[in-house]
Amino acid sequence: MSIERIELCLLKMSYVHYFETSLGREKEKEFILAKVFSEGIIGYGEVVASQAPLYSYETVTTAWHVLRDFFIPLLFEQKLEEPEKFAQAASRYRGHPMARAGLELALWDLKAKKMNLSLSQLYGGIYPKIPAGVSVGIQDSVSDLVHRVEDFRKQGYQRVKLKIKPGWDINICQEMRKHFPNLKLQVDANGAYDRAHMEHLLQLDEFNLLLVEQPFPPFDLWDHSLLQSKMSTDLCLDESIIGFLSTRSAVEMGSCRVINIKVGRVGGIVEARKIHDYCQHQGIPVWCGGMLESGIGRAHNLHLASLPNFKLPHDLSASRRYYAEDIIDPEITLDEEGMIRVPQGPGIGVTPREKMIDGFTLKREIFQPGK
Ligand code: OSB
Ligand code: MG
Repeated sequence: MSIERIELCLLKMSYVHYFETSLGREKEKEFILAKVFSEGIIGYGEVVASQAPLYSYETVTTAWHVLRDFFIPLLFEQKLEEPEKFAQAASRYRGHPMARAGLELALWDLKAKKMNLSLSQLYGGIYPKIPAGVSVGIQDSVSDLVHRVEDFRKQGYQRVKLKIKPGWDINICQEMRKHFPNLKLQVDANGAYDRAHMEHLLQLDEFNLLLVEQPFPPFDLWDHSLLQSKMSTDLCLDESIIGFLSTRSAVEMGSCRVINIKVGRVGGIVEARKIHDYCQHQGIPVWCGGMLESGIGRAHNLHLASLPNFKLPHDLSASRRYYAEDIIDPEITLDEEGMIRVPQGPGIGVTPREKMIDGFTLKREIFQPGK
């Protein structure tokens, strides 16, 4: 019982539509797939770091480096296969959460497959399907945005999240409410504001938003707490939540009333579940964020989102919203009610399409114990 081999693949896939946030515009995604091999079974994980250090400091290159030079050697040296033991051993290294999460996810998939359980069953998930939301980027024009939102509504999405930044915020919410007065709507600034915008941001209270996500930069828990004390709309933190300790600080400081959990940002499932359980105990609802993952990362997110305290619609959309063709079979789709079924087979519960993965692969490296 141990890992015989690990494979890292660097893939590049084009989005069906550009994705623009306050951080910039992206048309394609590079990401790393981690595969762990044991006893004829393969566990799959996705590392969500992208080309540039925009959303976080990690990149595909830093992730490849720390996996190759630290996390993979650690796993082989200590003969780790249990995801919890890997997480514990890897905690001696600081940072690089996306890299470690990708490898930990692969170990979770492997473990669940060996136990013949879905990841949702293994984690203690309770929802057979989860409510789908869609994150809509900044568009070239307001009318483009209105048409895009209209189209997503027709496809059945239960709620829409709009990316905002100074100059594309209050005006956009006004326009949205003109066309879609009852739409479940929330906004995400990716840290584009600072405390000088406090009064400006309070205008968002007019629009009956579900929440306002990450108005200030990641480290700025204090200004978030000042804003939340004046704002009636719930604040939600994304980039600020880098693990359990930042979650507890944010909750105790009153910096937000909702938490966005991304497994890559917090460094793995062990940490994500710890945050989930703490928030459940504190009465803080959580929801599952996304990083425009391929179907492999998204399948992992579906299982995580089946845990009981995931209480709001997620940034989990159909495969077709992101990519012309997804690398899993079956692809992820919405049902008539705008829900996505949590896959039921063992592990991630979907089958990676290896030929297609090969086609998207730019670079591959194989690792074996003692080599
Ligand atoms: O801030 O939630 C974010 C995508 C990349 C980086 C950051 C964010 C996002 C999204 C997309 O909003 C969510 C999705 O995967 O659908
Ligand atoms: Mg966000």
